[in-house]
Amino acid sequence: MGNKIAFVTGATSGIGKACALALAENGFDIIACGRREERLKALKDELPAGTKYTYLVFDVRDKIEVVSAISGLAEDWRNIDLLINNAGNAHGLDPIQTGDLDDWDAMIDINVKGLLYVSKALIPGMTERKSGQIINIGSIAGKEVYPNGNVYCASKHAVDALTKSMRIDLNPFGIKVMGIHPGLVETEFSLIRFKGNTERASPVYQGYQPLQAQDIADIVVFAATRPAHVVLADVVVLPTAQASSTIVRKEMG
Ligand code: NDP
Ligand code: 8X3
Repeated sequence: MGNKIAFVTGATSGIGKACALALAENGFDIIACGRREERLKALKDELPAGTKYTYLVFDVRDKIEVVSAISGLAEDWRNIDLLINNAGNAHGLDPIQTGDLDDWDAMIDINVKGLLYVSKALIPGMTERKSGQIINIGSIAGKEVYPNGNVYCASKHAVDALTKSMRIDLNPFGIKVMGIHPGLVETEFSLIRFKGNTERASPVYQGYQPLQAQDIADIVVFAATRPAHVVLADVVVLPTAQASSTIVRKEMG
């Protein structure tokens, strides 16, 4: 029998990339996904020697692209054991009265509908095999709301609700469904939220020790390697300096 296969969305950066690397280090074969093909190509060279690796380029918003990319997988990549639904971002940080419709569309389409499209394509194989694991990367923003977080928070509350719903619906098939909900993690997340504006993005991670993508990857590996009878259903992980979405103890020099 070969290694287990992990399918990681948003593997070109941040948490998803760290998960792909950490899972490979722990013996998983890797299918990495994202839109930036050059990064997916380059990822191969960072994986431990001998890792079985392939990648798929698609935009999770586009259901035709999602289905076509996944149905094009070669036979030996089809028995996916572990799905990491990680692709996602915040777009903008504006009060509801001045929020941008395109930003709202992006967050709902990527964080919620994208997760659904990918799950819909992979779940039938899992139900047929009566095995599989799904880890949805939610957020503290899916457990609380914070000023100007409105639609991003709504999208992550939806991820939380879908995680719980999937766990119920997939229970008869023995499929594990897990939600991991990080607080502040230093990735490209804020750069995307603030549309490349480093003056707004950089301070988000200054004055305290934020989580690193590797911290989340460690938890993902732990969750994915528990014995068959154990499921880490719901994990909230914060930097020690963070008490809630709005309370972060910062020491400014
Ligand atoms: P990054 O911006 O570093 O990574 C985001 C990843 O998502 C990239 O690989 C990107 O790939 C992918 N992605 C974004 N949009 C699309 C799309 N339309 N189609 C396909 N892939 C897409 O951010 P993080 O690593 O921080 O974010 C990963 C997940 O973690 C997100 O769901 C985020 O909401 C969540 N999260 C992040 C926290 C943080 O503080 N950083 C805290 C809590 C949760 P590409 O652009 O190549 O398509
Ligand atoms: C990312 C963390 O606090 O910016 O989900 O929403 S936060």
